Amino acid sequence: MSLPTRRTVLLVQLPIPPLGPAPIRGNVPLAAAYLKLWADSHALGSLYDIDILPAAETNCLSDRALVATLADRRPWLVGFTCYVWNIERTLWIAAELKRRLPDVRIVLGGPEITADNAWVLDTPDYDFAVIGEGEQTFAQLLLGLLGDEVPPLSVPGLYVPPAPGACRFDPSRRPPFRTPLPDLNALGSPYLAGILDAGDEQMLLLETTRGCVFKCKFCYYR
Ligand code: B12
Ligand code: SF4
Repeated sequence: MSLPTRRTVLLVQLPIPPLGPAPIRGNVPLAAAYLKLWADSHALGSLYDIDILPAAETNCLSDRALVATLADRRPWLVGFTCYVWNIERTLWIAAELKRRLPDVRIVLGGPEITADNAWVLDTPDYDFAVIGEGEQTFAQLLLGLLGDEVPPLSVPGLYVPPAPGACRFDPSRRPPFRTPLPDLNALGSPYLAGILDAGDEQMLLLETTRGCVFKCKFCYYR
């Protein structure tokens, strides 16, 4: 198999919509940074240029300007981190980006991507959706796409929808469960690796445990 030329992967985490004109703060792309760190340290950095869209663009641009800046970078694949506060805008940006770059692959990940979220999984403008912890799944996806349009083997945590036109939310395609990493130390630190700079937001996020049981009594927003 001949190796493809280097491919550009862009990771994007849209912020909470601001209530007013004050600058947006606190939108740290921690998930994207871990995805990049894991993929780069598993030899994928020699085949893919994995970049995180800088805060100056992510946090400041309008919807249309964001689409334009993403398209100008000619990405081979764009990965979006989807939270409840950015999912609608993310899906709109993804749809517009697909219109501008029909060949771009769109990957959705984050807490909004669950096996039963038909509202998201039924939408037409994405190619893959990652359910649960992302690092291993994303790396296996990038590996699987080296020679194929779709990974040749089933990847735990990776939802591969039917082609647009069919019903995109198909519970029978639910992927095998992605077993989380047994030890977070295996990840390393995106700050020490120089992917994130704590000075940008004057804040350093330190993940000591992972996952959400979605039922703690004191979690006031559940
Ligand atoms: C820390 C935290 C906060 C901090 C945020 C600090 C900061 N600046 O980031 C604070 C306390 C401020 C906070 C506030 C809120 N939070 Co909060 N928070 C969390 C918490 C505990 C951890 C989030 C985190 O950073 N995880 C670490 C990263 C690496 O994990 P991750 O984002 O899930 O990403 C992984 C996968 O999802 C996947 N992935 C993610 N993106 C992508 C992209 C691609 C392409 C791929 C392939 C994979 C992938 O791979 C990643 C690595 O494994 C989660 C619960 C939890 N345990 O997950 C809730 C959570 C994210 N929060 C939630 C909510 C609702 C809120 C609030 C809106 C609450 C409120 N009503 O005010 C606010 C507003 C958020 C804000 N930014 O201001 C919800 C989001 C629900 C949803 N469906 O989006 C969660 C899931 C909690 C819950 N029980 O529902 N939060
Ligand atoms: S307090 Fe519990 S329910 Fe709330 S985010 Fe943390 S683990 Fe999830």
